[in-house]
Amino acid sequence: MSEDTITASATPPGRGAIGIVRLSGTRAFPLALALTGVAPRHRRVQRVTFRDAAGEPIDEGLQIGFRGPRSFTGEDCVEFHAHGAPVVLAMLEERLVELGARRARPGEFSERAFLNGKIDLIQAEAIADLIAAGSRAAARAALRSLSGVFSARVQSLAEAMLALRVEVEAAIDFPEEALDLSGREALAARIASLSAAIDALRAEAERGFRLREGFHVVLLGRPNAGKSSLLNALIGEDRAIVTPVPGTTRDLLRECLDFGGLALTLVDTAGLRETEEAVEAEGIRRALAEASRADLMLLVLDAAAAETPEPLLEKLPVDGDILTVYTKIDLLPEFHPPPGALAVSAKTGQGLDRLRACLAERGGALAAEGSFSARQRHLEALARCRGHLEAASGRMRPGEEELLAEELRLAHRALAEITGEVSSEELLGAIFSSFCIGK
Ligand SMILES: Nc1nc2c(ncn2[C@@H]2O[C@H](COP(=O)(O)OP(=O)(O)OP(=O)(O)O)[C@@H](O)[C@H]2O)c(=O)[nH]1
Ligand SMILES: [Mg+2]
Repeated sequence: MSEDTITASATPPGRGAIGIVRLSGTRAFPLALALTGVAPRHRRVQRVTFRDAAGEPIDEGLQIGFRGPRSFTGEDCVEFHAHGAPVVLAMLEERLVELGARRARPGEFSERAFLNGKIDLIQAEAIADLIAAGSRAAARAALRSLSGVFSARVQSLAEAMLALRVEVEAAIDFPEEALDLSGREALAARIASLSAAIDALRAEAERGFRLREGFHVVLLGRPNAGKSSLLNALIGEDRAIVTPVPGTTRDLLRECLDFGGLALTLVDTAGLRETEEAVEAEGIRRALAEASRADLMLLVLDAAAAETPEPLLEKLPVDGDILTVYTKIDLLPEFHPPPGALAVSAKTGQGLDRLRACLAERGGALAAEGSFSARQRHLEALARCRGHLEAASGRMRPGEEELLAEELRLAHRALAEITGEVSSEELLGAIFSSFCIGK
């Protein structure tokens, strides 16, 4: 357990009816007594007056005590509920620091909860994801991770892995237990079924990851095709500048919306063309970089200009998903899009409902019920685990037991990293420093 008693405001900066300051550590209860003159009690709400060093009142409010380990961090904790005035909360924190507390680093409360075994790493990350959730689906998924759905899946795979390792290590240490042919075949079958289970978990984690990031759609096309107009029409707001001058949009313009429960990020980009102009060229470079990270590229073509997709397709990342949308069809009432493409008008709104439905359908697969939130770190660890299992299955010949055991050890370790059973200080630092203060 850490020696320092830490404090931070747990509510966002700004004014509000209530503002909360938290205190956690071995000296939390005595410091609270010094601040309020009232000894805190476990899970009891007490009406108190917060006082400065001179005994002058800072504010009136509530104090709630939590005795470790029955607290969020696992240590003694006290919450002070004051009025949500930034100066009041600053004075409370200052007083607590005067009394010997230290200001918490971002994520330090969650880090302590992890270090004291209250939550595993997946759950700590899920708290951050829940707070940052941009859609109802993302919030639900984060809550499922927080409640241990993802952790339990990883745990059960880790247990199966451990059982496998025990057997292989035994064969090495006790030659009388050496693996015979049928033993080897059984082992290979178990490695194969573990690999399949990891693949299934990876597919689900991938969905959870996408959900957290949101469905990322990038509008691309020639200058003047009508990209910015389409973005404005889709979000129902006049956000992007629209002019008849080709090359109007230079910077990326990102708009996030809750799209039927799914977080949708729409990105408007500079029109793609050959140019000598430095600013425009940079805009085009950024457009293509954004396209390479897109879940879906909306290829916007000017129907009235009889544009075809081919010249643009050459420029776009080859492996991405593309939906072709012909726009300005109000100018060409007889226009019929080729199969697989949509036709819209930003001006009259024609076809926009179909486009929205299409986006919801493609994005909706991501937001499937029952998924849990996951991060890049989890995906990488699962991929590494899978790689070591693959390598292990190539080490099944007699005499290779040591190599087999080593691959299984590495696969097991990759899994354990996900929940934080094995972790390095750098990893923890990187995870918790991305949290906000007071969490
Ligand atoms: N009639 C009609 N005109 C449109 C439509 N959409 C866009 N326009 C016009 O086409 C011109 C270009 O529109 P923008 O939305 O700025 O096109 P863009 O693709 O963003 O162009 P750049 O930013 O230069 O790459 C403007 O004059 C718009 O008014 C449409 O659906 N119907
Ligand atoms: Mg534009």
